[in-house]
Amino acid sequence: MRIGITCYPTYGGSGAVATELGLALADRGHEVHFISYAPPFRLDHFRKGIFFHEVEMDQYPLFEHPPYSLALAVAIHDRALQHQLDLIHVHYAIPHATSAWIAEEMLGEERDLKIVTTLHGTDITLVGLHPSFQSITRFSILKSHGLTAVSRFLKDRTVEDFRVSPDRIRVIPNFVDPRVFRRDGKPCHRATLAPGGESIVMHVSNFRPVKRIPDVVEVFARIAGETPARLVLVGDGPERPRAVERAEQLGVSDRVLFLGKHAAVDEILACADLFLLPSRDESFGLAALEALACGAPVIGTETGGLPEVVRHGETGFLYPLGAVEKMAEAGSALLTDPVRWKRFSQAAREDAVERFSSERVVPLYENLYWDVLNGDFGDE
Ligand code: GMT
Repeated sequence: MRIGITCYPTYGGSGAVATELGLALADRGHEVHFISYAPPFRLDHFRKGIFFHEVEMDQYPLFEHPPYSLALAVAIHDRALQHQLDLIHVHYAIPHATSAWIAEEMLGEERDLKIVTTLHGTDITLVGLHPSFQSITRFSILKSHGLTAVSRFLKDRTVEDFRVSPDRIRVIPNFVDPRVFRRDGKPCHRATLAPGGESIVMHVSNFRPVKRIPDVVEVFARIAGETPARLVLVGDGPERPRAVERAEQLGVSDRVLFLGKHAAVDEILACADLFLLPSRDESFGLAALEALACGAPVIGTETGGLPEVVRHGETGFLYPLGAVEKMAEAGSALLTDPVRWKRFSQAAREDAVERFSSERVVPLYENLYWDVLNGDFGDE
């Protein structure tokens, strides 16, 4: 197949999933064309079958907010014609599903371009619900020929909040490449991250308020009171200053390491002994899955799609939002009992590989594409 993929290219789960999917599809012999305003951050080396097309934007003084959605629609239209694309798969509905629909309208009889939209989270649970976006989000996702959600939770929210029939949405979970996300087989950074041999507690995110970064620090400070530990924070965003401040207030700043943004997250996650994700909302929690694949048990909230990823009491522990005491207790108990930690670590790896390996999940997207192209989608 000749497949176009549009996603947000900067740091974030939806861009990571879109890129990994494109790479896996190219490995399986498809031709993949990424269309976005910058190369996706995980598209870091040359691969056969992969092309990147930058969306061209004209900066005109009248445009305080240049109309990216229109430029993207033109780019999808032009590339569909130029490269004879069979379908365009957009990740994150806003504005990508709308741009894809405009492109399809523009193509008219010239080319039959099918649209697949993957809903990732805040496009449905937050941004898409805003009155300025809700009606166009619903319109655009209904215009897609194939629609997927990354968890059952997200599917249910879409059905409820956007009045979309359940048989129009297929749940295809996010996935992980177990050959890349693994505990062994990498240069080990443990000595750099925890020179005193301490346990490594980790968090990876875009540091937005929804991630509850102060809770990460609260949980860590309590764990550090029980056992020698270091907190490694990967990523960056608006909540970083609050994390710095909270770490100072709690007297643990000497044990907190801010690494900033990193494309090779797998190398760092391979050193994690425990992963914290106490988010307010999380439609899936890709970072948690990548941590599990690296054998790091996850402590987080029982919100959104996280219970579909982390098995409470087997691969980690999930508690109500803000329950930092309980999270810390569960984390300390794991880190101070090596036999139990090992059991959780092995179960985390095994479960991640069994349910969410790229080998298992990527064919689900391929099947969906064939169903869309054959007009068989929507009868689940
Ligand atoms: O909000 C983010 O963390 C970024 C966002 C994105 O679109 O990049 O993440 C969402 O999509 C990820 C990939 O499917 C999911 O793993 C995250 O759970 C989801 N974030 C939220 O629902 C808050």
